[in-house]
Amino acid sequence: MSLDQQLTRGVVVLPRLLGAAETTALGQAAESVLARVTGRASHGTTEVTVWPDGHRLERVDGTTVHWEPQARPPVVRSLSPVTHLDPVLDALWTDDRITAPMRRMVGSARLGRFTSKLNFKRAGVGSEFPWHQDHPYWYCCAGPAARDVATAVVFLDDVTADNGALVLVPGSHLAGPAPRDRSEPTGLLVDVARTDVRGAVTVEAPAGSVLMFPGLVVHRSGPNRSAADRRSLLLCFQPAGRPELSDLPYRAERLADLP
Ligand SMILES: O=C(O)CCC(=O)C(=O)O
Repeated sequence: MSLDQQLTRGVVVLPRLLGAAETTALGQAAESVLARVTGRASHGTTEVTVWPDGHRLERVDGTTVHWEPQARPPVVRSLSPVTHLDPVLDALWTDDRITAPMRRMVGSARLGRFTSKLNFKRAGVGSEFPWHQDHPYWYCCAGPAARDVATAVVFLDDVTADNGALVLVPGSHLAGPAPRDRSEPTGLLVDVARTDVRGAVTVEAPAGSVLMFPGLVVHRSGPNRSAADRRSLLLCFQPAGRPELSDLPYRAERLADLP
């Protein structure tokens, strides 16, 4: 499928966009950031938030550590934002291989940063992400500007259905905000009883591949039941000149604007 067709569907897969050596270097940078941050976490001096679904978030070094909800001993699920903690991660914001297709997805000649995240999805313990759009969470912070945010997911390991690949519904962004599940405590998940996810595709790809999708695309990912980690770096772009997610307060009451 051509890039134009993929952009229309809102799901762009660029296999092996990054070479093996640079992907390995990104993985090493991710592990070194994680070791530094976790060395300072959980000492009772950081700011901890527990979400309505029981997930524990902890602020350390300007990043939020999201702990795996069930893992004992504790395992980190994600760090966000994260690229400011390592120059190898930070360099991807201006990498033309990523920014050229991303400019077309966002529809802006000049891109800005919105946020970044490292998802670790560790072997055997990485948990699922239920059906959602990224948009409602971002809307609570950025309001209507959240519509213009899109994500590039850089896979640091091979991705298979077994290790928790992303599953996305092509074209679902065209319908706008999807109905949310009102019985679920965060208020952020899609109500699959009222959303058509039958055309969903599972993105399996080798390490170094990049997946791009707008924040309105409905997606999920399964748990990692395999013996191999499935790490990824997410870069969320927006048109230049707008505030980043970390500078915007989370206003849950804005969810009332959405279906
Ligand atoms: O990487 C994954 O498994 C899911 C990521 C995702 O959906 C998210 O971070 O919103």
